[in-house]
Amino acid sequence: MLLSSRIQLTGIALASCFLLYYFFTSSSLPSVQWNSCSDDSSRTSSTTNSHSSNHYSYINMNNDNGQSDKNNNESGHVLILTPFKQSVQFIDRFFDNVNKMTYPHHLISLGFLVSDSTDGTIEKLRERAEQETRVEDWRRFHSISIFQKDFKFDLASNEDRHAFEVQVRRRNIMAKSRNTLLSAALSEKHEWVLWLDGDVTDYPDTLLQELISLDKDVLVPNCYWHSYNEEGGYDKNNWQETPESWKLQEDMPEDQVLVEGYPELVTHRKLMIDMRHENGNTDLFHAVPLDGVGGTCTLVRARVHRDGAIFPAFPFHHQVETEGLAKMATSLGYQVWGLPNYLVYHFI
Ligand SMILES: Nc1nc2c(ncn2[C@@H]2O[C@H](COP(=O)(O)OP(=O)(O)O)[C@@H](O)[C@H]2O)c(=O)[nH]1
Ligand SMILES: [Mg+2]
Repeated sequence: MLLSSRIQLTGIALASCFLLYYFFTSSSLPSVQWNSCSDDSSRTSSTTNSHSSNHYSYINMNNDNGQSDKNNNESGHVLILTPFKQSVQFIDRFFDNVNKMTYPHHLISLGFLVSDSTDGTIEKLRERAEQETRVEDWRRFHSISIFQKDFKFDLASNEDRHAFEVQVRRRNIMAKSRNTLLSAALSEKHEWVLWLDGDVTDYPDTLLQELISLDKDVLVPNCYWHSYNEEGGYDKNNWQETPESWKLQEDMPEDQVLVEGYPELVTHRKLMIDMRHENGNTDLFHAVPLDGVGGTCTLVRARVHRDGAIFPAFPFHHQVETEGLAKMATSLGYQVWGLPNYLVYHFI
């Protein structure tokens, strides 16, 4: 009896000492948290204590060239960016498709920008994002961020969204949307950015590793549409300049914007949708240099964006938005490529 109460007293005394020690060390000294990053030299540290919100970070960005380190299963982080407007009907399909991607999901972050939507796009996105946080670890994405920014851009009911004069105004808003999304979502851990429109409904599950393995600065597959028995080219914004298109631009006023597919202004570009199986070449990974790209499905080395290639909402070499991005990337010394035989499909 006496023995057991001594043991109890010693136990209580030891526990009190431990608690006192814990209390003093945790309340008076700052704690350092290490967030996991792609390699040891690029860790983020944040120092906090209970009296202030003092915070600093050190990030080594010397290894952000997007060349995945095979020995490091934390490298190769991809940010998938998608602008959405009035798109509630595409959201389930979009998530089903990204969920099927065979690229490691813990290296995929998703970023969305929703604008001017009254159809429940935001609510549906939040609901799906919430669901994704409850899946098994191996299926869970690194992060999902939803941003909302309204531009109050609405076409009059009699305006056709693809009519020539409407197109430039619309592309200007799209450019601002993409820039807003990029600046909000891109962080130091991302090595690649995949721009993937919400209405791209079919693509290979292996898309990410296949595109990344080609190691290009900017790379676009060929975006087609298909029905049950037919298919055809969709994205006309992937193109090459030609001697005729350069000639046309020689005497053009600087602020003249060019867009493809309008009889009012024939641009003489060579479109990638017309290059599929050209000269009998059926190699899936056959790559051609491009001068303009669309944004339906476009892989960009994150460094290209960081260096300053954005989506101009003003005429840059006669282009705005995604084609403007291609022109900016080229002006920065990067190369832009397309895969005429590698197809992804847009909703029709
Ligand atoms: N955030 C935002 N997304 C938009 C806007 N307009 C279109 N989108 C989205 O951007 C993507 C491309 O737009 P879409 O109208 O399909 O372009 P198109 O296929 O080239 O005619 C789709 O995912 C749309 O939902 C906008 O003003 N703001
Ligand atoms: Mg579309």
